[in-house]
Amino acid sequence: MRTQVAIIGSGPSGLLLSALLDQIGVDTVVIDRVDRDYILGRIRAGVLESGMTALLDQAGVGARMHREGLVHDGFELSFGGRLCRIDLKALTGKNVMVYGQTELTRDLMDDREARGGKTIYNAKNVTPHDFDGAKPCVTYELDGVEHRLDCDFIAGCDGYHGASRAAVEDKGLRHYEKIYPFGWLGVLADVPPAHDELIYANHKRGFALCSQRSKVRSRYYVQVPLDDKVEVWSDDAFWDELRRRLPDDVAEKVTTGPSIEKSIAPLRSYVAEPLRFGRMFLVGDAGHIVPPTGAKGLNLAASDVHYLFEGLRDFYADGAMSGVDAYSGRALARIWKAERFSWFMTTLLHRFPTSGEFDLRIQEAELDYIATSETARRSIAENYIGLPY
Ligand code: FAS
Ligand code: PHB
Repeated sequence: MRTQVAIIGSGPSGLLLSALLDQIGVDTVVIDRVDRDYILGRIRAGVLESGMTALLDQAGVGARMHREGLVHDGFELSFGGRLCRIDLKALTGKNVMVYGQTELTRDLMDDREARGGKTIYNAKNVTPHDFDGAKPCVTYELDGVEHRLDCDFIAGCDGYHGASRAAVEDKGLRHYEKIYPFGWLGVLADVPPAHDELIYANHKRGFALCSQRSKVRSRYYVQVPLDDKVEVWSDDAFWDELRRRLPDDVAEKVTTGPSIEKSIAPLRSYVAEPLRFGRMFLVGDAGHIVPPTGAKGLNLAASDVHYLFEGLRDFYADGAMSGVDAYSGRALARIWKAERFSWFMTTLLHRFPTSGEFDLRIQEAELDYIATSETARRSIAENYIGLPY
């Protein structure tokens, strides 16, 4: 089998790239090691930057997002029993879209199927080959039969644990990593949100986040120790802990209900450099990870896709390699700024086991500075809505 761009991974990165390329007549095949239902069963991001929503529109799959998504003009920081609003609209003229990653992935999958795009699910031993030359290929097993997909380029959109980055570990790949000494226990529940905007809470018991998926479905998180187990958390224990970490007037508005998803995610900052090896590219989580405190993970995947799409578009238009050559540098410049912001928000809002009195005072001073300085709030706002592509 042959295609122009082989895409490993049917998550947001792979699906968005394939949708954009299909729009300009570039043939793609998407390969994933699991199936559609498994991918849609993963509960992940919830906040979209305008760059992401613009790309979904460009790909022709933004209709349901605009119908069902929630436009948010701001979000709250909570500390010292009070709320401090970051007015995104007033400070930047922009806003964010609250629309679950699961839903945008579903929209991209449905669109691909409707257009007859080829996606190979449940592929095993997916392996990129010969990407140092001009004739790369991807091999994989399907129902025990080995297949080979010849292509011009390989987009490694296969996430942090994928095969793409693994294939270049011994080719001079550089790693930059920071592991945080805590995780996030997340709960999804069909209950109305406690507040009309997101609340990021710094509390002496630990961080908490009030997010949402719609007017009737909420997503909440509390910081937990790294060795915590989701099995020891009853729904009641979660709701009690969440309310302890919120200002009283917010806590009393929390509607509790049975969790429809409950899981603990570790937090790390990670960047691989470079993101391009000959005719293979690392895209999205395959190349970088951010702690979700800045709502950047999914949105960084979008800007990677934008840069790679532009390079491939130019190549197929007139054979120019300049855009493809520029991919890694362009993507990394934006990635590192998002890594900084995500690290900043995580350091600002969490309780670190090693925090001493001085560290706590610095957190308090930073929060007080944000509360009393429009300049500080504007800096947070312009990072949260997403720096320019
Ligand atoms: P993905 O990991 O989404 O997709 C990779 C795909 O590749 C998967 O479908 C996988 O099955 C496939 N794959 C992997 N290895 C393969 C192989 N060897 N062969 C074939 N296919 C393979 N971001 C936020 O902005 N906010 C959040 O709150 C947030 N919460 C998160 C919670 C968790 C638990 C995780 C893991 C991530 C979270 N993220 C969050 C980040 C997340 O949203 C990612 O940024 C986003 O999924 C990136 O999309 P992809 O790059 O497509 O990678
Ligand atoms: C979510 O809704 O899952 C979410 C929102 C914002 C974040 C992290 C997670 O920063």
